[in-house]
Amino acid sequence: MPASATTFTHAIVRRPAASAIHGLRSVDRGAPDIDALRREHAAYIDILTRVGLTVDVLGPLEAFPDSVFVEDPALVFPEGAILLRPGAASRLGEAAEIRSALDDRFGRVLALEEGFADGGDVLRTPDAVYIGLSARTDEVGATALSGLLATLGYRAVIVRPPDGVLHLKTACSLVDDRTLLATREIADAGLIADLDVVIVPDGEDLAANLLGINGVVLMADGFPQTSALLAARGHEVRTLTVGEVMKLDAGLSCMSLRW
Ligand code: CIR
Repeated sequence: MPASATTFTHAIVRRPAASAIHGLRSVDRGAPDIDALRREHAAYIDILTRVGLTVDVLGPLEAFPDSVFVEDPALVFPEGAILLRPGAASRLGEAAEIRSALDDRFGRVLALEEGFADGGDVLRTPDAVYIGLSARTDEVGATALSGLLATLGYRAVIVRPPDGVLHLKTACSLVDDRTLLATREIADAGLIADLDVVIVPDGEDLAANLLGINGVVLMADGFPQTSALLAARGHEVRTLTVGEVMKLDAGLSCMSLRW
């Protein structure tokens, strides 16, 4: 019986820095409102707590505008953590900043030493850990990361999502241990094996980044067709307001490391 990939007891988050107004974005829909971003982040911590996680909150890093997206500089598993090398120049230093938090919590902390890889490109399923190549994750990084994952006992599969997707998990997420929610483009590419694939309804692709945690689905509000579709399939869906987070090309998974 493969281990669950949607059952968690702990999370690490990092409070947004005021410098988040300078966070990376592919399309400038305006800078996020910092107070509203902080409220969205506080609500996110609250809901993670409500679904059963112990949430450790790290302090903001003004030198790193995107550091609230703590998913990208590291991977965490019950067996240990892996420090990554984020592929955007302004984010590479985030890995060193999170090292001590990982050392404090994990008996084993491995480090990627070559190439680049963002945690947003890494999707763990019950059977494998998928690594998506992207503008942030290159083949050298993905290959080296596969070796580190093998050291922790995980089978890595490197996939190439269609161009234009920021991160693999921007466009697909585990709803539960058997079900992947994916944009039509990702579903058509047939990248992820052994899961039932639910396609995001037309016009709601941004709903594809969600979190299935301990039997509950946490998703962004404003995507009524997707939430209705998941509810009709029997999922307990809870929605959060993440409009400011989305101005920085991010979603629900990006703001935590979960194990
Ligand atoms: C970035 O471009 O790196 C940030 N503005 C957004 C990171 C989103 N993270 C994620 O999808 N895991």
